[in-house]
Amino acid sequence: MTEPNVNTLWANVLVDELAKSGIGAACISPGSRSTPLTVAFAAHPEIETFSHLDERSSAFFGLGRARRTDTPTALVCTSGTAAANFHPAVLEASESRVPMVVLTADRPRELLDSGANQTTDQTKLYGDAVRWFRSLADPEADGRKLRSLRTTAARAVANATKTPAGPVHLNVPFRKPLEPTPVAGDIPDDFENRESLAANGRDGPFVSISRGQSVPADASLDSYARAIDTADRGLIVCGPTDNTPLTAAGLQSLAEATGFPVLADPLSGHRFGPHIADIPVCGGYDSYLDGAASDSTLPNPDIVIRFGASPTSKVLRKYLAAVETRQVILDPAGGWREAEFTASDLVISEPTAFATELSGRLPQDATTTEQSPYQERFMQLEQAYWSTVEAETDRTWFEGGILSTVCSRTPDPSTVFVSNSMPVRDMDRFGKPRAANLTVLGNRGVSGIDGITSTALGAGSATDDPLVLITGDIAFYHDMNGLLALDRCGVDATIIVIDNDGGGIFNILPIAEFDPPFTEQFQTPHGLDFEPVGSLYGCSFEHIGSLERFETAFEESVSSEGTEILCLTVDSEQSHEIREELHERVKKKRASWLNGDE
Ligand SMILES: Cc1ncc(C[n+]2csc(CCOP(=O)(O)OP(=O)(O)O)c2C)c(N)n1
Ligand SMILES: [Mg+2]
Repeated sequence: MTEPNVNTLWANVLVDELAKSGIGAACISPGSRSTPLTVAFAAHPEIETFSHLDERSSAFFGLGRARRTDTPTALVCTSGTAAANFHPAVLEASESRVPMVVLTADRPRELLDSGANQTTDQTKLYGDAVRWFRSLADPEADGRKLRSLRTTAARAVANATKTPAGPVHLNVPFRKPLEPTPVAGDIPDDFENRESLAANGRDGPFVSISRGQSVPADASLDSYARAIDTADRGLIVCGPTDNTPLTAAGLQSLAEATGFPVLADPLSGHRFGPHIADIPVCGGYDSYLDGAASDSTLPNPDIVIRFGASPTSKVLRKYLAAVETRQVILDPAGGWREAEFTASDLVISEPTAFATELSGRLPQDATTTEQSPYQERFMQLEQAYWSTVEAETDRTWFEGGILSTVCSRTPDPSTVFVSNSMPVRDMDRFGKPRAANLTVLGNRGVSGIDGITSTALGAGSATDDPLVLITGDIAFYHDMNGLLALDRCGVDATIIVIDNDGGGIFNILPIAEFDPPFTEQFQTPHGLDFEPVGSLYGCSFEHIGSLERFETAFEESVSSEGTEILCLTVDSEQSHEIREELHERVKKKRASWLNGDE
């Protein structure tokens, strides 16, 4: 390694160490101050680079890739507002526990507060949203400083991937020249021999960082086993997952040992998957549990065990609060993700270890006790619910039916990314559990409607599975820039835009009664025809207004190369009416379903 100048040496050492510590991909946006980093990343043989013109899209793309791969992505940008454009994705990564290493280039420190161009205070720019922040030293050919740099890089990756995972921020100042131009005297001739460890690092990471696994003490596990064993009825609730997931095997062992039904959020990793064929997985609770805590539909559970983040379903969250039962929250990070504040227990444990350890302590005949009839009731509700829903979704063109079609017809395996607002809610209500390998992802950390397309394409960049994105029209508009990644990053997708000309979700809020300002300020119909977007970004585009055509076009798209934007014209108010009518029908009929009346 003979470096032309100290910046090149510094950036190469940093990137070399990030790669050795597990970074395999970097999203890079153009800029001058970040030149040493960009050149180093672009030249690194083991790092895949993705060039993005827009930093906001870039950061979301990196987030999507990290979410799909469970390994941190690096982000690189120049100084100034470029760094601020990473902020939305940094917030989402923090709240949804996605590992990322954010590298912002900076001017030398003495230029702060001096009127120097493109200079702002980047110290702790993302506040508490990052797990770790370091402003690096000025580059120097100094053995100790370079060993510090390598140690910092290894620790940055470790801090991004710890529990809870999340973004870390390294601010990296450089002085000119920024290019790999030879600078006489910058690096002493014998430097590499003298400081080989600093310059070349080790064969593997400079610091191997290992971590223990948190599992509750025996006495605590025994007491939970006793509580489950003495409970007549219980539920397992799987909320949106993160990089410390409850594995299929862990869930299966707990479900079998307890006999408890499993209520699985569409983002939990357990609504869909080959393993659910053997597990009592429920997905229709958003309708049939509405108000069920206070009527005689179902007896209330005696204990609830919750994994993952807070469920998408408001009905489920309210139900769990209303039943006022013992509610155990599992969080390996010791966080609190239960905003009704009715949970009674917090277990700080790796979820799979907890599930497996607990299962092993339960009597093997647990499923033959009174818990079984309870599970059977849920299964009856599920069966009746899905046949009621399918009778509607098989013939009616509305937003819920689109999600139902996607969930039942997406090829096995696939990666499916679902936008916030109504699409994720409709997937919750209309996405029937299916024993197929669907990796369903969403940005539920902060539930923004920004960066949706980019996050989906980032996830798609990490896999050869077909990629399906379901987004609303406003979310699609918001991140149109992200579509450039289709071509520049070589990603194919089926993009389903549910076009109800505005924010359909606002129709169900009380503000809908106040017009003005409702239409102009909330629903915001834009009247945009997205058709030219197809030719702008080099993909095919089709307006679709019927279920029959959608079914055919969707199947054609997911089984062919290239990207299709399927822009579905729907009426938001009518969709709400159909949802509501179905919901009320389910509520009315659930008691008779359980009595076997029909
Ligand atoms: C970045 C951001 N800005 C604003 C919001 C508030 N918001 C929530 S849903 C929504 C409308 C979304 O419209 P669309 O994507 O078309 O979905 P639809 O409501 O029609 O299902 C808005 C503006 C948000 N969540 N994130
Ligand atoms: Mg909309």
